[in-house]
Amino acid sequence: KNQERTLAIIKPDAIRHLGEIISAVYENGFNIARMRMVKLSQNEVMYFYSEHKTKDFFPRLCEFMTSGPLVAMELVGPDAVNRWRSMIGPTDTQRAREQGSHLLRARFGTDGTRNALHGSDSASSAQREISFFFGSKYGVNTACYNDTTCCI
Ligand code: DAT
Ligand code: MG
Repeated sequence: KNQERTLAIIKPDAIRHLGEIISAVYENGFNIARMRMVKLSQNEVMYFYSEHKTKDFFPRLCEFMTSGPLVAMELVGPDAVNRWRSMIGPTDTQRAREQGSHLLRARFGTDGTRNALHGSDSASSAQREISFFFGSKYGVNTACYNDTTCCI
């Protein structure tokens, strides 16, 4: 009944809080359909975040996201995309702390780039990002940012 899916990532700076984050996921009425721990390559991260490739923070973001393992989770629940985004809070950790200490980025984030968690920003992004981690042609271990066969 009105179930939606979203892609959450526990980023490298928050991996030691894996247990608390999974607890928060279930306490907020989500189910975890699939979950995967993986260390991404530089190419895979560049592909995942290709919408930001022209931004000044892109190199920093890619370096951070390849600095250690992360956990990708396919979350299922009513209004999952928006609800997960509101649980994690604003992109910048400092802003998240200003908005409320219960926000997951406030609790576990480090700074503007190392913000502990990812959440898809729309249903169509969710579909693309779930495929990236859990299947499809251009997923983890196959995506190649500079490859001519790549769809970006
Ligand atoms: P979000 O993760 O909230 O969807 P985004 O898609 O705009 O934010 O950016 C992706 C990631 O890039 C974000 O989680 C952290 C990093 N980032 C975004 N804006 C940044 C900035 N102004 N300075 C440094 N890192 C930034
Ligand atoms: Mg985003």
